[in-house]
Amino acid sequence: MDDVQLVERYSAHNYHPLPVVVARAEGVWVHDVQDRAYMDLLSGYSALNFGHGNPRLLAAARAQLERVTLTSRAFYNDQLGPFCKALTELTGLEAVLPMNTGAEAVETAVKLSRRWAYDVKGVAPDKAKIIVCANNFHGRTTTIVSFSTDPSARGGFGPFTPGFEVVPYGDVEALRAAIDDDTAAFLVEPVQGEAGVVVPPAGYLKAARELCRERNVLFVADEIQSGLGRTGRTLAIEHDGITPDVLILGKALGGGITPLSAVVANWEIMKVIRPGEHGSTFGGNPLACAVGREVLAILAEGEVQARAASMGTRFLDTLRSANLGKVKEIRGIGLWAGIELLPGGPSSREVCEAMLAEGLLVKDTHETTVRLSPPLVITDEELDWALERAVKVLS
Ligand code: PXG
Repeated sequence: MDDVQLVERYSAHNYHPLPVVVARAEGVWVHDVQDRAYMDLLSGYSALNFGHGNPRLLAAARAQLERVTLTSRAFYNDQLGPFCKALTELTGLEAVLPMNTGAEAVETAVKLSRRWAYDVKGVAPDKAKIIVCANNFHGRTTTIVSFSTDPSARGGFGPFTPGFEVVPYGDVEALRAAIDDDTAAFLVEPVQGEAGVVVPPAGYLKAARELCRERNVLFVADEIQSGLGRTGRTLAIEHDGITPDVLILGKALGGGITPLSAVVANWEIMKVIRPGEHGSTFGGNPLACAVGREVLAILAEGEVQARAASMGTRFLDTLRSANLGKVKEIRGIGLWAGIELLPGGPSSREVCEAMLAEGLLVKDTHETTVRLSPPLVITDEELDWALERAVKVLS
């Protein structure tokens, strides 16, 4: 059995992956088991914003591995306080609830929003409603897929959790019409990642934020994929000059080394979950927090965001100005692109396979979209190398 067959025979890791078995990686490069090199233009769906084996993050992890990796939740650890403090400084919000995966953090935000609706807003028991957007992706738990509109994410997994209403993305009037006295929160991706890098119409997020404030509804931003530098700002919502009531982070927060997610909010909201009412064995563990502290230190310097902004402009301009015969539309922001293919041409899967033959690792999403999200530490030369090959495949 070769390495691909071995994975496919014994692993239920069910992602229709390209037949590449990665053995090691550094910076923007991954090497397969035969030591062929590919440029990683997917970066763990934005979990590897700082590149593979980032020396600063590895050093933070190594140092913490030698000290203490996990404590019982009955004790604090000396990385948790500084990590939470740094995250409040970066986001301008007051309190952090650390979790592990993105889905757990979204679940946490759902619980927080519901509890707030009962305790603060005065919604009648079990009546709280959360408004979400069509084509959302917030994770894979039973409650989260309950409000997915993607049949492949929810089909056959019911019965579903009630209390959610779906509105079209980018339509503030639909949101206005859906809000009622029982509405606890509006949960939104500032850029929809899994839907294919869908950037909402200008002014949408700001109008939705204002509407939530007027109607006493929490504005909950899922920045698990859009956050932490990807769009050229620390948070995607900074492009709109707004702050959320509740912010959800994950993926790159753990530096590609360890799962680490967080819900961030002001105490006024966060306080409704009292000690002992929510938690996780690994949430806020010292290893994750030590890596997270270094991630936040990198972001506090601002260089990664500035590079993502300037390189992102060049990246998207080059793709948009090239004469790409197979492409209908290029969406994107920062170092993040969703390439919509023309119908009748090769499928997104076929384009990914052609890119693979050129040494580029990318992934299709749905039938017609190819997504590019290189590590934000990519150099000018590496970006040129990738663009030349991507343009060749798409022409
Ligand atoms: N919110 C957003 C915006 C995401 O993109 C999650 C929440 C959930 O995070 P976790 O850590 O629980 O995966 C995501 C995840 C997949 C998959 O097949 C998920 C994502 C990207 C690619 C594949 O589950 N994004």
